[in-house]
Parts: sequence; C-alpha cells; structure tokens
Amino acid sequence: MQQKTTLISTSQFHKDVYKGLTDFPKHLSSKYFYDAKGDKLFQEIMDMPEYYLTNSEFKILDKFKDEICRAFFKDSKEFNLIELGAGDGKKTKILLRHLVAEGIPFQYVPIDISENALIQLEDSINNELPSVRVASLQGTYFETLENLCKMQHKRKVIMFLGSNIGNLLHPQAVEFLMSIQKLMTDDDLLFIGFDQKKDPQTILNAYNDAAGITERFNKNLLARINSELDANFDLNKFLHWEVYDPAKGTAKSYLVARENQTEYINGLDLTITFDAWETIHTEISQKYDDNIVSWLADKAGMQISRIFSDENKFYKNYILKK
Ligand code: AVI
Repeated sequence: MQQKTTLISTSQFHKDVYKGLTDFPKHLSSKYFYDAKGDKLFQEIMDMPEYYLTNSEFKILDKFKDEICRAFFKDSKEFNLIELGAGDGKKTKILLRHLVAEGIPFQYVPIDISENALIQLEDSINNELPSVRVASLQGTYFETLENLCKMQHKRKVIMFLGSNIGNLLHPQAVEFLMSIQKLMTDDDLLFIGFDQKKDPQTILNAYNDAAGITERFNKNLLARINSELDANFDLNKFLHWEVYDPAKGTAKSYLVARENQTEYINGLDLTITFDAWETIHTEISQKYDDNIVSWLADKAGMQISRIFSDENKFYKNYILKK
C-alpha cells in the first residue's frame, strides 16, 4: 500500500516547521510523518486490526477484480495502468494478476517520490508476476503524469488507493482531482479509494490503537524535528489525541502538551514555548459518503461511473470519468 518516503527538500521542512510552530494554534503537516521510520510505522498501522481501511480495500479489489478489470479495458488496445503513490503494491497485485490471467494488454506505471520504494516494488513484481511490464517513474505526481502524457498518448487508468485523498481538506482535494482531470481524456478513468463515514467509535479506534502504534507515528513528527533540526523534544511530554466529528466526517490528530514547556530548536535558532494542554494539529483523515464524493467529483469536472463497496460499507472504490 502507500508507503511514502518523502524526499521533500530540507529547506521546505525547515520553513514548514518554523511556520507551523510559530502559528497559533500550532500545526505540522502530516506529509512529514513519512521518513524511513514513519514509513515503517505506517506499514505496521496497515497491519493493525483496528486499521480497517487496508483490509476493506483489499477485500473490494479481491471480490470485484473481474468487474474492475473489465471496466478498465476498452477497445482491446493496450492501456497504461498508472498508480500514484505506489507503495508496496500488495493490493495492486490483485488487479495485476487478474489482468494477466485474462490476457488484457496493459503496462503498469507506478509513480512515487521515493526511488527506493519503486525499486522494491519493481523487484517484487518481476519476481511474482514476471509477465507484467513495469515502467516505474520517480517524481512528484502531477509533474510526472504530465510528462508521461506528453510522451505517450495511450489510454490511461489512474489509480489512487488507500483513501490517501482523505489527508486533504475538501478544497485541496478538489484541486488534486482537478489536476488529474485536466490530464485525462474522455476515455481515461480514475480509480480511487474513499474511506466512508461509519460508527464514530470504529473510526476513533483506527486512529487510536491499543498498541500505541499511531501514537508513535504521530510523535514521529517531533522525533524528526529532534534528529533533523537538532532539537530535544521529550516525546513523553506530549499526548497523542484523536477526535472525530461525525457531522463533518473529519478525524483530526493532535499532539497535546501535557505541561508548560520551552524547547530550543537549534537548526531553526528558534525557541518554542507550550502552555500546558496547548495543541499541535498534525493530520486530518476525512471520511466520505456518496454525496460528498459526487460533489467533489463534480467540482473537479468529473462524475462517478461505478462504485464498489465492501460488505460492511466501511470503504468504497469509485471509478470517476470526465
Ligand atoms: C495515508 N493516510 C490515508 C492514512 C490515514 O488513514 O489518514 C495515514 C494514517 N494516519 C494515521 N493512521 C494512518
């Protein structure tokens, strides 16, 4: 699944940490969770019993692989199956295996910022599915997608799994979808996962697991500031706190200072003070229903063509068209 090693420039990390910790209320971007340690923790999160997202999407792909693959295929011509944020490809391999078994002509094009993730993915596909042609592309999603469109005029099926869109606020999600839409022709498809609204307790448990893995994932932001910006945050002086607003469908993660504290960040030459119970907002994980997805798609110039759901209706994969 989406294993993300971000190679965002150090100076951007410096700037964002400076801005986020000097703002009121304080905030840090969840994109900075994913260094080598964060990638490993996210892998552990995806294996947790409480984190139903991965398993639900896995089940959808497995149950509907035939319908999904048939929907991808058109005109008996080879198409590019492009995956944004490819990760370890565990779920994608269900579709790749089925496409091969059905003799459907395609080329798999995983796009990821992490070269390392792509090398590992390509190796594992070459081992497990040697007949799949893989043409991985390293880079940021839109730049890379744009370059690919300029170079090749094949039909595209673009995949964005894992409800990764949920880490964006609605206006950013619309912008994201719109950027994809602009690179699509009328024949192209977007296959995308959206985690659904459900019992609020189920959602809270997914982001507040008993083993404390999500807590370590959240606190990895501070650990990263300690190691990369030469600071000395005591992680025990912060709580991991999750809230879910069922009206908005928004889960939010915070780090909460347990006591008054002052930290000096050498790398930024910056002193930060926290009052007891002051918060740092670190992540949003948006939950959806068909109406919200339809509204987002419409705003981005697309429409829903198919919906695939798991038995519990915990999670859905949508095919969007222009
Ligand atoms: C990557 N993203 C979709 C995950 C989510 O569910 O928001 C990241 C995550 N954060 C805490 N647990 C998992």
